[in-house]
Amino acid sequence: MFNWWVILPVFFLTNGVLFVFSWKYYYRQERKALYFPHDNKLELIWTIVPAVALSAIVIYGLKTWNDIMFNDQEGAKVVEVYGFQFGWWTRYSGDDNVLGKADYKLITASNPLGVITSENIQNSYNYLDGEVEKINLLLSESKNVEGEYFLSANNVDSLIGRMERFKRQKYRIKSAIDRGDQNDSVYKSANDDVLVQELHLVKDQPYAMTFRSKDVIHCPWVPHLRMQINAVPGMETSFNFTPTTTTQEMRAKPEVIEHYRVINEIHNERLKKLGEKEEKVEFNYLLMCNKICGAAHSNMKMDVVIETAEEFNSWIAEKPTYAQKASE
Ligand SMILES: [Cu+2]
Repeated sequence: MFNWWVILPVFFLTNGVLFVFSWKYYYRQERKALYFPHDNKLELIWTIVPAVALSAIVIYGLKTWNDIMFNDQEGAKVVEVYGFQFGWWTRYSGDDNVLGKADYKLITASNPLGVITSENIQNSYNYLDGEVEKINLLLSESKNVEGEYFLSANNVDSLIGRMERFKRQKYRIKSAIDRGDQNDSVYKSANDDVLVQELHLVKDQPYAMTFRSKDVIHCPWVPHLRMQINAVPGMETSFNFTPTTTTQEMRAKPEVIEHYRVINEIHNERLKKLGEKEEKVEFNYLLMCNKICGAAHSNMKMDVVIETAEEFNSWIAEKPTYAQKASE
């Protein structure tokens, strides 16, 4: 808005003057043009005035940008949104308000974010050992009595290549992530983290959101909150924000009620034509992917619920932390 108030008067003034001058100075026979090649004072004015105005806009803009983008707001809760082909994970940082570290090398079906804990490291080893074992078994069963493979040489090569990859991966985890007995003390901030697939937020609570991606660039977008940022593989993006209106409060707004009355009317007319049962659609905040990221891009939707602190606390209390899942 600040930019608009600066730009609008300048826009109308300069464009108005443009028309006035082209009318005022069009060719008239009785008039001779003034020869006016250079004027230092004029040069100075039209350099300094825009320089001052643009400096003000840029400095103010930079301050606003820094306020939004950097997670140093006092009391802000840290929440991570993680995109993958095709869906989202949300990770809450727990009581310590610190997200446990993660590494892509630890990503498995049971650890989709690659969060580092003793348990997850062990699970990764078990998985990798199991895969190596399977290939070993397959290879040893694929030999005839003379000890020659009856698989094609290509096949054998690719199996051995796969096995080597699994071994290398285990070695990389060992050398880069595994701190042995210290795992739990080094990576303990992960213990109280909670992993879910919805985003629940508390009204008037400042949040420090961080975003990561598993595979390609995704773009978490919550249109009702005017909130959007890229989730980029290999790096973390972030911003601060504070939700101000709960889902229930949005549903009670006259314009939202009217909007959804019309939507339900159209929706149910269509259902009737198809011979299906009537249903009622309600307002919900929604986080979607706003970057064409693959075949099922349009499936990348996650419910966002904005609620009171009590509602949030009773919701999250039922979700297991990483430590609770490990001790199960
Ligand atoms: Cu996506």
